[in-house]
Amino acid sequence: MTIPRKGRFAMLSAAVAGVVVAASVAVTGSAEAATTLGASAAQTGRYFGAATSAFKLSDTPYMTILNREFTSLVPENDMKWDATEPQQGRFTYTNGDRLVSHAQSRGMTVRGHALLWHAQQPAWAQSLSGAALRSAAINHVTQVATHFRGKIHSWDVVNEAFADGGSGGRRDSNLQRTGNDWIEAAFRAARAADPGARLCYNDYNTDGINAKSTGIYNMVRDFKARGVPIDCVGLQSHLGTTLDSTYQQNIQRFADLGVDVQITELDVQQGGNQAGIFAAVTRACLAVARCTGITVWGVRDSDSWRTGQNPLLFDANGNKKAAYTAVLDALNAGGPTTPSSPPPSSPPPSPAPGGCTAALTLNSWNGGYTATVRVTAGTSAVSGWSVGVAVPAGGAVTNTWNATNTGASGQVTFRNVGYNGQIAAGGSTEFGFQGTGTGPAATPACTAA
Ligand code: G2I
Repeated sequence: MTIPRKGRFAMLSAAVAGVVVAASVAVTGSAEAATTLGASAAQTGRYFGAATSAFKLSDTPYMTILNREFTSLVPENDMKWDATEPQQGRFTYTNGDRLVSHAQSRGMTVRGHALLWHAQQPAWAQSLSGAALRSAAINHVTQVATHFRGKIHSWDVVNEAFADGGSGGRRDSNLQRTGNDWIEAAFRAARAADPGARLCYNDYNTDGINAKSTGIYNMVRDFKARGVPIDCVGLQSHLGTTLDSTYQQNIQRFADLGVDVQITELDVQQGGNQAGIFAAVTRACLAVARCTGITVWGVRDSDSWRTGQNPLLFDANGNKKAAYTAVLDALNAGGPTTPSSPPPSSPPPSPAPGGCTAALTLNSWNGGYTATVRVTAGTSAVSGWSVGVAVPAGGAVTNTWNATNTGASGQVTFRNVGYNGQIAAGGSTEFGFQGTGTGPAATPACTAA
């Protein structure tokens, strides 16, 4: 990590008291309070998860707690780039697979963490730059998301890409230096590889309305406006001894953009009002319908990356701490039920034949590009479409999403897939593809079926 461990909590300000929120709607309706974190969160449709590692699967006291309390898990390290692709093109999924199977055997969902990050890159990726790094990174996203396809509830597609401090801009990194569009290219590749996973942007020091969270907010708003596939924002919430008074307001503003919010790496330094902060975070999530779940970054204090800070819900002996009870009580107090999560890509309505047009926009870098093609129906609805694209000589299509292609070089035909063939009169849909070489011209031919 390039972020100093201790310095990360310095930005947190304001008193926890400012965040206490009375949930206006109590909906749990259960006669008896649930007695585990997972069961109590489930009363409002939410998950409660923990970060874990494959090497813990044989730790019986630890597993007793994990299995009893949590309905979701996230590999703390086992799905990171250095863990899954230690040598370029050689993928190792053993530990990730073991965690996924354990989750499946217990009915837990899995958060995937993290496809691209400036830290924990394998040495070979650290030494790459430019087009070679871009294409290796997108290939990594495609391979890993394809391997775990159908098994991941939510992926942290991109982790920690924004800078600390007041700029609200991107963090400098080898990935950022491949071009500002690396994040959207990653999200598109992830959607193509696993259309059922919710795709998240995840970051820290975003625990209130501040320059960094506003930079992320602006990116998400832009992605939603341009049809870049993003479904959720992860607020890590590695907290110190205070909680920003705008914690809930910040969750709400992301939810209002039409994405889910997940609290993804919660831990709170012991020594201040630890139980109160844990409870306030829980209440803030419960108060926002689209805040769909909370993950704590470890189980017992002794499992935490924050050595000596005892920031978790169980002590080293596995005993429940005051913070545990505070979270459980907050969960049992209820709040608005989270909407049952629709699949990220849902089918549109209405059939009938008619003409169509297509417009292509490019994000290019030296040696490659991603193309987004908007297909728009004319005055009648269409029930299927194909788009012919002339791929410039020397280049080829390497990856397609929301369409299938016939051919990869020269004249390439893209056809709708099952869920996006039908477009209402005047309506539109988008597909995309990635290619090597120079991108194609802006106006391809569209034929309605
Ligand atoms: O730094 C806390 C978290 C911030 N957000 C992203 C998370 O992915 C990150 O998690 C931490 C893990 O808790 C640590 O366990 O990420 C660190 C860096 O990947 C993890 O530390 C690493 C050590 O740096 C390695 O030396 C060690 O081999 O854990 C590895 C496995 O134990």
